[in-house]
Amino acid sequence: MKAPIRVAVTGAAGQIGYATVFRLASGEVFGPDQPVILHLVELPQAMGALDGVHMELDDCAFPTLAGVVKESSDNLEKAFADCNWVLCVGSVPRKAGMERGDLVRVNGPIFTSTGKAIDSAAAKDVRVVVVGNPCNTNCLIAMENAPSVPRDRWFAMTRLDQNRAASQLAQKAGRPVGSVKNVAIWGNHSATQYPDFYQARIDGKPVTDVISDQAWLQGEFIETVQKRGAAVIKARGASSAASAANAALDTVKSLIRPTDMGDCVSVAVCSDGSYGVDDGLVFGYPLVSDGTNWKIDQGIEHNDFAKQKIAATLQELRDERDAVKDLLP
Ligand code: NAX
Repeated sequence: MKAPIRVAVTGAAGQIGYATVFRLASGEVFGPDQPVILHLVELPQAMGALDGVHMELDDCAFPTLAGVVKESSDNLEKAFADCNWVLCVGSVPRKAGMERGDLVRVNGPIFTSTGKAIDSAAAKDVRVVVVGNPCNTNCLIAMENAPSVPRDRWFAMTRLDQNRAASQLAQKAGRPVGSVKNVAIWGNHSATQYPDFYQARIDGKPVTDVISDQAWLQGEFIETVQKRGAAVIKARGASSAASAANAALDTVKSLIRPTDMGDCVSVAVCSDGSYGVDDGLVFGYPLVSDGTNWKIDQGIEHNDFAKQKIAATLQELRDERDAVKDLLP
């Protein structure tokens, strides 16, 4: 067995948290020889529910679970002490009648304190995945409040969108989902995101060679992916939880393992100006990982359709950034 690593999950008693922590403890993500100490973080009023999650973790008797630390969000420095990974799930979900701009203002302040605490208390190699919405801008706020943590350690989750898109393409083509590769999600995790079917492949062939229905690809496909979260809420009466947890874990797995040739990992990261995006904005790109470091997949030629979609999601992210300017030091 290796030395344990520490993995923090905020909002650990919430529905995504509950679907995440058992899989982190089981060895599925970091491997059967990598012990994990879980740092479970919740609001003070949810600490009782968190005790229940802890009991259930004990009752799973996972050999890879080397310890559990529980902290309230009032003690974030203790919560993130020496953590190698921080999964920021905890935040206030959007309520009926709430505009996107309102949500940024409600959740933004959570991420200033999160960034500051990560900056002062986490391990030197910390990597942070932000799930709580609006995740791109929350990630930007945390990153800007953590100046000592390198910018390539910050990620906002667009993997659920990637997985949703792959699944839709597979079903339309009548092929197994494993045959779909290189599905890039550009921009914001929101209804403006651009799921890039032009770059995606099915059985190694361009999607547009396999699915000839361009109108479906440019219309219904994109809309289905963009609005899938709302469709799940309508059907289930609750927002995506197991699939969101799965996507968060997929994100971590993809970053700690080399990316297969011809495939990509969709994650929002701090832009270096690639593809005309403002430097410093947290923007969804296709990445390629070597298991330790990653880079943005370069050299993709976008057609006018793609350029227009990317411009729209870029503008939305600029507007979100402008709405939280006071939270960015
Ligand atoms: P829940 O309301 O079930 O759970 C959230 C948990 O976070 C609660 O237990 C709450 O007590 C806790 N919490 C709230 N503020 C906190 C804080 N400051 N510190 C620590 N814990 C805090 O929501 P859930 O369904 O788990 O969703 C969590 C977040 O994920 C929401 O913001 C949601 O919008 C976002 N999502 C993001 C997705 C993505 O693809 N990026 C998809 C799924 C999901 O909608």
